[in-house]
Amino acid sequence: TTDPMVLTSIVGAVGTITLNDNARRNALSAALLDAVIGAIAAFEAKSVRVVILRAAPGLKVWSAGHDIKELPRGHEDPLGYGDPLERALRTIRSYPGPVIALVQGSVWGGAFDLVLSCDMIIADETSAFAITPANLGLPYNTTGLLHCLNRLPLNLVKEMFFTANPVKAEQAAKWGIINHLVAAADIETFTTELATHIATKAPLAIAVVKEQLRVLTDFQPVAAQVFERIQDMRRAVYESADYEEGISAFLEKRKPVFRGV
Ligand code: KGA
Repeated sequence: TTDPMVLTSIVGAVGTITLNDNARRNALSAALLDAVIGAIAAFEAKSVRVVILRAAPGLKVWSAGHDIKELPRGHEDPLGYGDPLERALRTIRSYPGPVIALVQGSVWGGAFDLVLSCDMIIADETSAFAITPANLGLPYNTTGLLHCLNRLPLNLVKEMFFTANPVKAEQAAKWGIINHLVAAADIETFTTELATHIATKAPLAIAVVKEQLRVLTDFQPVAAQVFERIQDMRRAVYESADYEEGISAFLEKRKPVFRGV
């Protein structure tokens, strides 16, 4: 038998999901994301009030982001509505209770969107956060940009997207990426106490506030023409030679050479 993609546990009204594809750096494959979605659905059925999403302790990498081997090559939107990552983000965002990301180690690309899609982030000194489509030549989707814009000032979103540099824990705390920077030795206790505390509060009130905040922040009115223009611009990027080069370079374990075509 193969190891399950995620491990789950429930203590009281708090459920924990641990990403468990460590050899592949918890790359967000369809299999891993479907397991996350399944675990969350099972928690909802059991009226779990607060969810903790984490990786195993002591790893260098929390998640390496979208499974690059599963990104479509050209002629297909790499982050379309039905993409497993997009489905997982919507599942977390619409869970009727808080989802807390417990982050140790580095968070890359789509995994940054994943932790931003959680309601709170608790991280330790080993954490780092990078949004990396510029390393792949990939046009990020509008929904994902909005996730970032709703959480961070525009200049910081731009710096992260333009450089693809990992933002280290202390900087991430200053920038407001994370709620609390907690020592590695204390992070489990801290996060469990926070979750257990929230689980004693009125669940209906919390669920409604979460949903209100989601609909108020998610829905940016965009004219049909504007959206179609954005999709055209994005299509030109994912059909470019640079996108093919970005993916090939990763698979061939070399640095990409981008030519702007
Ligand atoms: N997708 C698929 N496989 C991955 C992967 C990914 N994102 N990240 C790592 N792997 C595989 C890697 O190919 C290797 O497999 C194994 O996991 C261990 O990785 O043994 P194999 O078959 O060769 P590696 O690189 O040896 O581990 P490391 O030296 O510890 O380095 C870890 C990092 C995370 C630094 C490195 O693996 C890395 O740079 N990964 C890619 C990170 C990234 O750019 N992610 C962004 C993906 O794009 C994304 O999410 C979007 C949508 N985006 O940015 O727009």
